[in-house]
Amino acid sequence: PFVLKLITHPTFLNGECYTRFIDDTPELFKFPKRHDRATKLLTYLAETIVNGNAMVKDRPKAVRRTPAPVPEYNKKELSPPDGMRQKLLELGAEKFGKWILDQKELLLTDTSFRDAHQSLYATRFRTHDMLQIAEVYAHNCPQLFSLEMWGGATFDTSMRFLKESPWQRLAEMRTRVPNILFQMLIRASSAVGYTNYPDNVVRAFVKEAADAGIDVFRVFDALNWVPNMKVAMEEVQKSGAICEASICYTGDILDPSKTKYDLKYYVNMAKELENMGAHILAIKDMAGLCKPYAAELLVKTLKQEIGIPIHFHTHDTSGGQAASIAKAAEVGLDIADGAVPSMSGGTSQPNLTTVIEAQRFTEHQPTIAVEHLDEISEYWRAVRNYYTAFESPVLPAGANLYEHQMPGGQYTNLLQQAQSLGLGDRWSEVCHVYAEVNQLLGDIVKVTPTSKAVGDMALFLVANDISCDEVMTSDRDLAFPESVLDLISGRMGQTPGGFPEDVQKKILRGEAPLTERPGSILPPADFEDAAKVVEKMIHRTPTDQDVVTYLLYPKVYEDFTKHQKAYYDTSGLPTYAFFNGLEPEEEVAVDIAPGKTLIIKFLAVGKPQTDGCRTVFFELNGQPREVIIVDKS
Ligand code: 3PY
Ligand code: ZN
Repeated sequence: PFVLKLITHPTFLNGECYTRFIDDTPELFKFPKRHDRATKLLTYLAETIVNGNAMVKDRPKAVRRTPAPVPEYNKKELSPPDGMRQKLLELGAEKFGKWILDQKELLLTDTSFRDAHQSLYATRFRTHDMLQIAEVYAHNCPQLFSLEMWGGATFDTSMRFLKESPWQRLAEMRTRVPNILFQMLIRASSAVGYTNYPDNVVRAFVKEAADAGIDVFRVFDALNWVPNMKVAMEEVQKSGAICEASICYTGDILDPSKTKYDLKYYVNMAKELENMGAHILAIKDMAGLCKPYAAELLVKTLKQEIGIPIHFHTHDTSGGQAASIAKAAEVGLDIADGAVPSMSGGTSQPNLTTVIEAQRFTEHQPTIAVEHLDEISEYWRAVRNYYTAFESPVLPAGANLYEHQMPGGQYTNLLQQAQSLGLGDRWSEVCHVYAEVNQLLGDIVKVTPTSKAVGDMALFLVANDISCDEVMTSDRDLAFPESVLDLISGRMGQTPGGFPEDVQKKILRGEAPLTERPGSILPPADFEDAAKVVEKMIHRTPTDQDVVTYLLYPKVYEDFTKHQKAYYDTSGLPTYAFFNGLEPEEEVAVDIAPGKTLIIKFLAVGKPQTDGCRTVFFELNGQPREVIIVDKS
């Protein structure tokens, strides 16, 4: 290798090799450590076996270590039957929207790959478990409208915690499911993050996501501020994908005392979104507040006022949301979100099979076979057992859901945050203060990222024993959470009617709030500069996906690349092995590239040496291998 390095060095090739060239050129002696993929994966497993995985430390142990049962499908079919994706490719987004309007059956989206586990398992489901079941969906459920499988919190969680690439998940799912539409949730100008990004980052992200296989973009703004949705919507339309623009539902349109978010408000917003070129309108009921008769009135009115299909998304926190879907279907709802039985209910989506049964023998009866959904449900039911560590507490909603209006994804999460601050027993107070904070801020739409600000403020007040009234009356110098400052200063956008000025003055201590669209004043990102930074991290020419990922999440992306460098791609490890390592004599098969599978058997861990190191013994494809690990205990 030294001679090779010498004769290929530019100085040598230029014929400028002088006497001290070898002494002056230390890189000639630097050789990459022979750290092959298998060694890196063994190092990851050895690390996890000896030192554990911090993510599951002190959490309940997974109750399953064996592969989850995958249902049968017709493997003789060369490719799965055509589905909605072929229809979209045939018609294009606009005509496809019109085609949906002509369908009598209630079309269905399964959220099991995204919102269901975001709501029930803090978004911790791994690509490995998704890929095992993907082809079953493609072959057995081609009638599904879409799989919601990307966006929301999945993007950063997959890198931050699961150490896997969200892009790779999308690509691998796409090859297995060529016939069902892939749907993602995008937080408009906040993309898949928690803050507004420069317009050129939002545009680049949408373009990359569409190129990588997203067919339906559900675009929403966390304050229902339409100007903030424009950039993302435009870019989706440019990409040829379906632009599904959302109205986020809050309040109660049936309550005559609530005049801010009334029927007229939603109809006006829906019309605006239709005029901006939305192909589908989503009713995004993130907290599950849209009760059956409200859903009926809303959908019935919207069907009269707009000419695009309507897609209803709700969370079953109250336990009654299947009834809302049924009432909405009766008056012409086109598409509904649900999850397979084992992934449904509580803060997740309503049960898809219940939704189908409710429509049986009506003209809206979906054509998907419930038997297939039940089989798939058994798979997910087994998979849940790998993730016991992250399971959200079961938290039935009381009627106070309609008071605090917490989104499904936040409800159980905030309880856990409250518990970690020692406020578990004051949970009902936290809920109540959450509602008060909402009123203090002028009654806003609460969904990521605005819901996080309201939750942070509620915890801050309860933890410090400050009443909501005291925020305005106290002379104390209160260090409000950063998210609250972001929200009230207009950096997340504007709310209908604006934020109360006195509250803005008090919290911002006189600092002038923003009134323009944040994206219009954020300096555009410099993609070339970013590419140079990324190249240094990954030691190859970055792709556009790499660069936009870095621009969205610089630190998370950098840490992820470090993990990949040290351990290679750990996404192929079975979930129990990824979180918990292996038991002695346990063997796993890990696919590391198409057609390349490693058979890894863990044998034993040696005693600690005086330097604190331990040797971990494996068999790799039948050959003995050892890895030395520092025992950090
Ligand atoms: C998200 O933004 O992740 C949501 O699920 C909002 O409902
Ligand atoms: Zn949701």
